[in-house]
Amino acid sequence: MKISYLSILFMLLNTFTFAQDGHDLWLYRYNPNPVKILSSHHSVILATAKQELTQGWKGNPNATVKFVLKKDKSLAADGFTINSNVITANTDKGILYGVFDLLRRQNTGETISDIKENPSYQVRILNHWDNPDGSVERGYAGNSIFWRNNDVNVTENDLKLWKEYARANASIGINAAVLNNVNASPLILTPEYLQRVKAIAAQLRPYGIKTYLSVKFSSPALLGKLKTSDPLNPEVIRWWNEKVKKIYTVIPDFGGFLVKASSEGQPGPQDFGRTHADGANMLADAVKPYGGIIMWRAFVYSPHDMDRAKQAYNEFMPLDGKFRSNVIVQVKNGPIDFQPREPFSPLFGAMKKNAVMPEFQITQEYLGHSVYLVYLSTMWEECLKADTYQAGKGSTVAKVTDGSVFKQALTAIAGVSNIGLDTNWTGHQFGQANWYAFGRLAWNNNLSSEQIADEWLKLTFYNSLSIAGKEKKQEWESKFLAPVKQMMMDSREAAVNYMTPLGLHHIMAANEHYGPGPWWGPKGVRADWTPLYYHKAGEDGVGFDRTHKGSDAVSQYHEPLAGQYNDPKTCPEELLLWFHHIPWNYQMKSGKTLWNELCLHYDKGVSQVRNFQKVWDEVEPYVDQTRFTEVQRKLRKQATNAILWKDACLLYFQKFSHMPIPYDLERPV
Ligand code: GCW
Repeated sequence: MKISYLSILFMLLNTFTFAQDGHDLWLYRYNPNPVKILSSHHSVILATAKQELTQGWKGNPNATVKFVLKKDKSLAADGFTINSNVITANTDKGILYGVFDLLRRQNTGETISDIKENPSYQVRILNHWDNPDGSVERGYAGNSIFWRNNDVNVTENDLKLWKEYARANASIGINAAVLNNVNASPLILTPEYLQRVKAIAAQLRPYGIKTYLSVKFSSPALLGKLKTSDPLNPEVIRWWNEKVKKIYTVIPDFGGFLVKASSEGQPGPQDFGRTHADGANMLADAVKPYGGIIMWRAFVYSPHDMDRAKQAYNEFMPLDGKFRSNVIVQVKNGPIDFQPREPFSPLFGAMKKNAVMPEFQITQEYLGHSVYLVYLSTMWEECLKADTYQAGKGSTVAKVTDGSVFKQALTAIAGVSNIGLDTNWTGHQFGQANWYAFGRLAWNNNLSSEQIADEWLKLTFYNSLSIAGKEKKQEWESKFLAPVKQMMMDSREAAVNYMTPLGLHHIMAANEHYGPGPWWGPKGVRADWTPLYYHKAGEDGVGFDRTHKGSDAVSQYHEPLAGQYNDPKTCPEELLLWFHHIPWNYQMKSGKTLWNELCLHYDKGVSQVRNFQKVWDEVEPYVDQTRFTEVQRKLRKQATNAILWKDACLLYFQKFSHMPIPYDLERPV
């Protein structure tokens, strides 16, 4: 292939002005080949599809691509097929996803023949914990992209940013977004705010993304000045019906509400002696005439129960079958709270009559904020592939939530976003991989994390794929792709090792949930918000007894899991201290004592991060300086923090174990 000097100059210019800071995410493209597009239909979404294909086409120059809309029963709403440059779908959204799929395959160098894709979930949604003042709860990438200092005026820059956001989401199959925090301000339902929501929705719509809002359950009292927000009160019902009607006048394709109720101090139906089902159904009835849905969160716990891990199950199981068909219960992946490792929530598969959706956290609240390089896909894959046994062997979390085991009318999956105003969107360059991975897994819950990492690295770092030549490409694959992919694949386990190995959990200090703090528990703080509640370290050992003799949380799991988890000999060691209180000198499978294994895990975590530093240093020739130094700096901090975690936790636990750090490990300093 001949390359003109001009095109080289163009490429260099592009590289320096756009790609360097990671702003273009996995979408960076340059120099598309000319392409002709034939489409018998026209719509806003098809226009987007055409534009994307035109600006990204890497196939043969002057090829013709056909968009075909026809009824194909084997295709779901957003599904598509690709066959020799013909993209077929039932809907224009399907065509859009087909275009992005085709472009991704071209950019990663995959062969493209006979492709058929149907999404695993109907609703693939990001939850933004963004507040009207622009702050983001548990956000580590700057302020909100949607809200600014309570100022509802919309600027040109806002519109541009929301469009870029929509495009990035559509490219990975995300089709929905909740624009505000689940700890919701009632302000969001005021006419001024709804105007801004309307403006956001207008940017998201051409990319096939529906807009949703979180609502505060006491809005009728707070905004409507009613005496109560009791979901069975006729005036309250009327207030919500009116409000919903107004919303749909402003945003006709509005998706519905996400609700955090009777949880962590938020108001809810229980304030009025009603159940979660009463509350959810009232809202469900209000949005039903417009095709809206209610995502009702099951994240509930109170300080009075002896085991927080059991509460969501206890509260929601009796309500199975009592929710309307346009309600879906949103359940965090684990029974406590987005820890580096948790068993899956026992609600998955147990609720059989009502639809349940998984909620993952993309923002790294408990995993080092935007400092640690942690590729979360492997953690989500672990959850999705976990067998619940609820309808026999093979009833994985993926299958009991995507409609393949229970014939649920509604299927969905949510990810708590890590997006903010930072130039690179996610604070850490590798945080982009987690956003990307969430979208890809929501589209196909069967994908492997390795494949997703492979795609993301190629799209994000190998910008010159088509001009670099075969040898260059091979060199890049062996010197950059392979080691960096391995680093990503190992990164979550490394964090578990130096933070919470062997089933330990929630031992982060203070409300920031960042550094180590197994000792943390100032007066006045709720017991279930302090690490002591979770690790229960003492002279007799460490860990939370959730066996039949303890809190009996094990019984919330289907056999054979309940039995396996109940016995320390059959409980997976990675969850040992989640389910058991174990003596320090207990003999582990390796033959070593629990104490020594704990030391080894912490030590291993540190050396893994040090190894990541080496890996990254060696790939310097293949990365632009901006991204290289940014990641290098963060890894340095991560390594320092990993040592801190190890030393702090081992020195603290040693007060109880009274056992020495094994002689061949590095001493705490
Ligand atoms: O993980 C916890 C967080 C809270 C959050 C809550 C929730 C939005 O610490 O900040 O509130 O979970 O998921 O509702």
